[in-house]
Amino acid sequence: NKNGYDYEKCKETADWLLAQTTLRPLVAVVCGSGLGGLGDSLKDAVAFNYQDIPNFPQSTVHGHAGRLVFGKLKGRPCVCMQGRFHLYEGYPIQKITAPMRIFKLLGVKTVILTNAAGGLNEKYKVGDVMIIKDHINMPGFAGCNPLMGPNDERFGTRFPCMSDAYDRELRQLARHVGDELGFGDFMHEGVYCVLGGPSFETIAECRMLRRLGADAVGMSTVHEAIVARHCGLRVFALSLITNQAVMDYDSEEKANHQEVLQTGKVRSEQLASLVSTMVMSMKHD
Ligand code: R1P
Repeated sequence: NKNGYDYEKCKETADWLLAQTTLRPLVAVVCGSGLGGLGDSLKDAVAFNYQDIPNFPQSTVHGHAGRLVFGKLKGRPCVCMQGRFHLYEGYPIQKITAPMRIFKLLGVKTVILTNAAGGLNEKYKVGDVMIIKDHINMPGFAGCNPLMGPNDERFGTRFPCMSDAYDRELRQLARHVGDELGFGDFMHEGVYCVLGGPSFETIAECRMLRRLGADAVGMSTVHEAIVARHCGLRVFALSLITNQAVMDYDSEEKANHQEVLQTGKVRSEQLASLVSTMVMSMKHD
């Protein structure tokens, strides 16, 4: 593989990690912009800086610490990425998604992907949480897919199905846990659309995406979900609506990363309890 993220390289990283800790996580969590606090709730944590992990990319975005944390969430061993990689950082798409394959080789069964996203659905408010039920891979329309290139059957099939990408049972569990925790009023289920970034969307782009059926827009998650599904991981994903996409030419609103990080702080504890309660209730068979 020309990007150097072949099976052997992922295996080398996974084996290195397995030698550093006795924890054997079944669940991996990826923290979105400003959502790194999820990783701080891990007990008995052992953390590795990305620069110390063989073959691992580096975080370059503010609000993404660049640490891989092993620990326990409500007694269940988990691994958590405090900091993810985005296409706009300039990495090859195979590199930003390599952690999914490394998780697979660690023995992980389920990944929980989180992100900060702009709300397109007019019913969504800043601070709302959207369970992702489906995605639109806009870069994919232009030939940008993390599975491009030779297919390694040890990970998965050449043409993976995506109609069941976001596990139905886990979405049901999230709704149930959300209701139990009293989060029902600010939780939705919808479609996430990924764009390349890093420039935020124009008004015309937001209007177009809404018409195409997207409820939220961002610059991550979808590529991870594709690679995770390809290698047989179960995927659950959620968006925190950190800003309202601007749809109106008279609006004075301007999307900005500071607002994104700030909203993350406001919901940080609730998201941590949603995720940890889900992890506690998950079955792995
Ligand atoms: C923009 O503020 C950044 O926040 C989101 C967007 O994708 C973009 O990177 O980050 P996450 O998707 O990593 O949460």
